[in-house]
Amino acid sequence: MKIVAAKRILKMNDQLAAELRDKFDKSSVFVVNIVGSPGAGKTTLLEALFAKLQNSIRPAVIEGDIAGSIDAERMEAIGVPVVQINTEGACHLDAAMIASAVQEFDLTKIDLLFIENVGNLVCTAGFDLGEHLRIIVLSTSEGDDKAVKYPAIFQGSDALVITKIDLAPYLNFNPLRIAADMKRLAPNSPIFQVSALKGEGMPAAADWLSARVAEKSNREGVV
Ligand SMILES: Nc1nc2c(ncn2[C@@H]2O[C@H](COP(=O)(O)OP(=O)(O)OP(=O)(O)O)[C@@H](O)[C@H]2O)c(=O)[nH]1
Ligand SMILES: [Mg+2]
Repeated sequence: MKIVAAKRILKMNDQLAAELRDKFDKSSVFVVNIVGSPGAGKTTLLEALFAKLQNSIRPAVIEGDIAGSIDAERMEAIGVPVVQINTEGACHLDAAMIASAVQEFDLTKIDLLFIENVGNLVCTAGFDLGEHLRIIVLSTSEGDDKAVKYPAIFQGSDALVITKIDLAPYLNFNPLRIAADMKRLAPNSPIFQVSALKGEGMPAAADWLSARVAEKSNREGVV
């Protein structure tokens, strides 16, 4: 009987993710992994970001869901090239799924590739997808205690976007509490408070992301 340890699977994932990152670097594609709970507002955030970025950056999206193509259809509706991955039960994407999905794109026509991970605050934390940035989306309706309860995903993220800020007056969400937790878990990660639906706070988030993309291409002497 053969027992394949989870550690070995994670190591294989890390190796493949490193190869993917190399491929993205060589193609000058900046890759962002968006994580968060089901319904946090990940797809709505992408829609709002594209409304701001589409003229300056050529985007594409990989949508990860257990089933269905609802989010991919939303991307198609706004003219963004998209590939849908159905994990058929798995609670996260992995590097092998990304390697397969990426074959469907012409990378020479993409500057910024978003990967919308499966809605989950646990499994998604452990799997590098070859991204350059990981952004965690937390909505006000989920509560301000989530960084304490699910530290790994917050610790491993390069930015926190608090969404549905328009609903904050009706909820018991204290942004200062999550800011204090982030200071402990990920002190260098900026926090943005947005309403993707109403537009509040979106310019700052979009500007920060554009600056990260420009910074990377400047470093590589592409621009
Ligand atoms: N009020 C308000 N509602 C929002 C906001 N962002 C998203 N929503 C709503 O929240 C619900 C879920 O949004 P989605 O963007 O589909 O969430 P998601 O994280 O992509 O969901 P999954 O892909 O299923 O995990 C929808 O009904 C959105 O209209 C926001 O900023 N304010
Ligand atoms: Mg979605």
